[in-house]
Amino acid sequence: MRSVVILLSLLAALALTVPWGTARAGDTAPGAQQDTTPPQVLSVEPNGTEVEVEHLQVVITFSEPMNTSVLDAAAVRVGEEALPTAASWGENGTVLTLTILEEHLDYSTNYTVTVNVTATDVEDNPLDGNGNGLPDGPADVVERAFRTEPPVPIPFQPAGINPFYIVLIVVVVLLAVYAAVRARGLRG
Ligand SMILES: [Ca+2]
Ligand SMILES: [Ca+2]
Repeated sequence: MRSVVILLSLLAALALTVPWGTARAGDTAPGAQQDTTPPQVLSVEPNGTEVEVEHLQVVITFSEPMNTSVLDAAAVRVGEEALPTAASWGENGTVLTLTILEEHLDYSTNYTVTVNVTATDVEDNPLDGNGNGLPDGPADVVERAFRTEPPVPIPFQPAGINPFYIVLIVVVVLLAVYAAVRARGLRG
């Protein structure tokens, strides 16, 4: 009997401790209290200094599902110039992929990925790039850089024999044979 009482007390204490019904950060389940937690950028790839130019895609991962109807959530720039990209959202609106056409990419060039504060979660909370939980306008813009690889060196190829020399050698040999035949003819 005593152990049952202890068990019930423990369960009651547990029930008070666990925040039943409280929404997790970024959770927007029906019935949950309204989401006021701003979204953050968890990662931006690529981020190295020798990024392959071929099939280059910029992948931005957010901390929660985003408003996927926002068209200018992110951009890729060279200096001030924004490159044409094809944007697609995946992973339940948490991942934004920007595909850049190869013709717009150069070797050994610095690129900047900008995630704008126009990027909002599904409750229209704007991006909190500096992670202080408050909307700070431009201070919440996220910028990350990467650099493309140097041009692929052309593999060394030994120089082939110039066709001119082949023709020259053939002509010289023919002349020598002709001269030899002619000399033998004169002797005979
Ligand atoms: Ca949120
Ligand atoms: Ca902020």
